[in-house]
Order: sequence, then C-alpha cells, then structure tokens
Amino acid sequence: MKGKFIVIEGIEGAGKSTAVNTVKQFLRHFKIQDVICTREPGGTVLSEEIRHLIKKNSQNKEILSDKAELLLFYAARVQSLENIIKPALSSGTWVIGDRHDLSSQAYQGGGRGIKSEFIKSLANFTLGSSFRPDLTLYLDLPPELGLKRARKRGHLDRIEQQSLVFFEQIRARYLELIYDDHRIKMIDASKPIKKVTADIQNALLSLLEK
Ligand code: Z5A
Repeated sequence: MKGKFIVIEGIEGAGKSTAVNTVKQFLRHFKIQDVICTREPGGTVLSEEIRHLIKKNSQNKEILSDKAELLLFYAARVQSLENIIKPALSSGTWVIGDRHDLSSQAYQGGGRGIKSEFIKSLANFTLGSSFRPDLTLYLDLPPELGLKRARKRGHLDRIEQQSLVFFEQIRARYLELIYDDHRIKMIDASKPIKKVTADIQNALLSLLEK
C-alpha cells in the first residue's frame, strides 16, 4: 500500500506549523498511525545544512544570488525527496510536508521574479514530472497579518527581512498557481484557529473519501 503526501503551503505566519499538528491529529483519529512530518528546506543532514545556509544573514559579506538560492532550495528538496519522502510513501507511510515545490514557484518565481518555465524545468529534472503531492493545503493570508504574527517571535531570518511588496508578490503567485488545480485546497488563514482547523479537517475528509 502506498502512503499519501499532504503538503501545507503559505506565507510566513500563515499557520503552517499549527496546520501540520491538525493534520497529524486528524490522521491519528482515523487510525492512520504511520505518519512522518518533513519540512522544506530540511529533513536530511545535508538539507538541514542547506537550510542554515539559505536562512542565515551573512551581513553582506557575500550576497546569495537569486539563482543560487533557487538551486539550493532544489538541492535540499531532492535530498529530502529521495532519502525520506519517496521511501516513506512506498512503504505505506503518510507524509505531512511543511512546504514543498509550490513554495519555490511562489517565492523564487513570484517573489524573486525567476521565469516560471525555468523553475518548472528544474522541478521536472529534480523531482520527476509525475511526482506530485496528493493534497496541498494552501493557507491564504494577507502578508501584513502573516508578518505581524511572525514578528511576534522576535528574530527575523534573511528572507523574513524582505519588504511587504515581496510577500505580496508571493501571495499573488500562490493565488495564480492554485487557480483551477483540484489537488490544492485554499484555506482562509485569517479566520480564528478553530475555523481554520475545521476547514482543514473538511479538506482531509474529501481526501479520505477518494
Ligand atoms: N522558501 C523559499 O523561498 N522557497 C522554497 O522553495 C521553500 C522555502 C521551501 C522557510 O522558513 C523559508 O524559506 C520561508 C520560505 C522560504 N521564508 N521565509 N521568510 P521557515 O520554515 O523557517 O518559515 P516558514 O515556513 O515561513 O514558517 P513560519 O514563519 O514558522 O510560519 P508558519 O509555520 O506558517 O506559522 P505558525 O508558526 O504555525 O504560526 C505563526 C503564529 O501565528 C503562531 O504564534 C500561531 O499560534 C499563530 N496563528 C496560527 N494560526 C492562527 C490563526 N488562525 N489566528 C491567529 N493566530 C494564528
């Protein structure tokens, strides 16, 4: 039996970590016990090192170029996919991913302005053209609100220090990407946690009924 791959997407502060816990509890309730969680970038030793490289602020000693940033995200993703996600799915384990490929399309495509055709060909080369999550939950939130929530945590990493316009471009690209894609469900993440939880549970029910 194959496991299913459920991905949580959205801008910072949208509530992805909270949603991962909701999904985990929901699956447990339905007696789906073999579940692992992944995060991108991250997961394997190398991917975690890449995560550190991407997020750290080098205090302008060397600026990370947009193209290098994109390649690092894919390097981390392919390590996690080949070493964790694909083996887990083939052994029947369900995988809950905190971000996956849609993040690169939204952040590096929408935010950094890298051509979407280029990102798509990189995705096909690294992930394989047929590999896709079974369900993506996109948590939609105005960036002002997301950044306000994220800032409450204090320290901001290299990407979180970007302008509001950058995050607005990312949200706009997310909205373009999810349009008409039945494997992506949009959740209004500006609503109270209780309502967001209920909406996530409904989306998961539809997946279980398939
Ligand atoms: N990135 C990229 O550019 N390209 C890529 O391909 C990939 C990633 C994969 C990863 O950082 C960074 O890499 C990220 C995107 C970029 N950039 N930035 N900036 P990360 O993993 O450290 O950060 P994140 O993914 O953005 O997660 P986050 O900031 O921790 O946000 P979150 O997980 O969505 O939020 P949360 O921790 O669940 O919730 C935030 C707070 O809001 C918390 O106090 C909650 O209790 C609260 N919350 C949650 N839901 C609600 C509701 N409904 N109402 C009120 N308050 C709420």
